[in-house]
Amino acid sequence: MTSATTVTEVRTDFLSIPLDRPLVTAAFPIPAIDTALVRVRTRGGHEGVAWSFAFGRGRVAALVRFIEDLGETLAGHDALATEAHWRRMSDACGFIGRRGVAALAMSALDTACWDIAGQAAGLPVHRLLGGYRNRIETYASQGLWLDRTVDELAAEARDLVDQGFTAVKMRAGLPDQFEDVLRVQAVREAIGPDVKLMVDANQAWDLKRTLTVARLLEEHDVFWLEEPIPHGRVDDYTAAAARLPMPLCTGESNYFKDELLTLARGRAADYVMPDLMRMGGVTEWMKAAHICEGFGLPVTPHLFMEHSAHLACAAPNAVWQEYQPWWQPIMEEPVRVVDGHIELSDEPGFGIRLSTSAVDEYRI
Ligand code: SMN
Ligand code: MG
Repeated sequence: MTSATTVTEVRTDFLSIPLDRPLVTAAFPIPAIDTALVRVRTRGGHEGVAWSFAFGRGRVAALVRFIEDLGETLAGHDALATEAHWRRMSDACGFIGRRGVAALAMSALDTACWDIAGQAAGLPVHRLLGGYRNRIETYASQGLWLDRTVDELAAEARDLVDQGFTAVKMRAGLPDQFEDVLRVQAVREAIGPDVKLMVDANQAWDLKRTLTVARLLEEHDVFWLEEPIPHGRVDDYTAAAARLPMPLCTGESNYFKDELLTLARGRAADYVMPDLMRMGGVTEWMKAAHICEGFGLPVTPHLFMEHSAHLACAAPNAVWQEYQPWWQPIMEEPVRVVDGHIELSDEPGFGIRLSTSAVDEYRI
């Protein structure tokens, strides 16, 4: 039986969105935002929009191909049957493995279907999923990269505060730990005592170094220390969470709700950071958030603010949506930040209107 929400077409485009300057973290350099853009279309004319990304054109080409392949499991089915799609896509990926490219592809398709669900209901996704609030505090994550000099860090940090951000995230994880500490000190001095400061080490340290550096960072009032240790070392995270002087945040590199359950059960974080594309899209992200709620843990969405802010507004235990404007160049309307919060409109779905000229410009 077909209906207005039956999927008729899945279109995937490869975009390369340029950056003013390559980004550098302890884990990888990022020369451009290479993106697989997904548009799921229905018989009734809905178009669900989502995207995923990877670093490197060959990897994104593989992602695009994977999305096209998995997209065939949606065709002819009701876009609103998100649980059914999820199972079908997950089963289809069982042999090759569900993590990595498979997870990113499933996530983008699942998220596009939720956009359609909102459009069909005439509701923004944040209301469709529970409507807990329509604004969420945000922190600036678009600067303060590892290649910046101390002077550049201070100037960038001041600029972010001048733009109205009340919290900023910087990167750490240089070979010399004392250099990391001096850089945090410089940013703290530049932003003053009232702006919150998150520090992200992108898995660069082991447990011992984490404890050493954290003690040195304590006087600079770090709001959370993010991913200091390789993400698979859950026992080390548990030990760090118990001993660090500041809150510990991790989760962006973990896949699916099961891995976040392991973190929550192990008391391995104070803030859990589910990534929409590693969780398996909206369907699994919300389950992960609810699992964390059951453990009394806050979640803080990783990247993808255009979609994730809706989920953060639906999940009562969500805090601090990361502000990362990489995909703003392909939007007709920018994400709205008011008084340090992302504010969502009442437009149906995710309320994302793509700029077709920008999409054409960045298409590979
Ligand atoms: C990060 C993730 C992905 C790309 C660049 C930087 C970082 C973050 O870990 O949390 O934003
Ligand atoms: Mg991070």
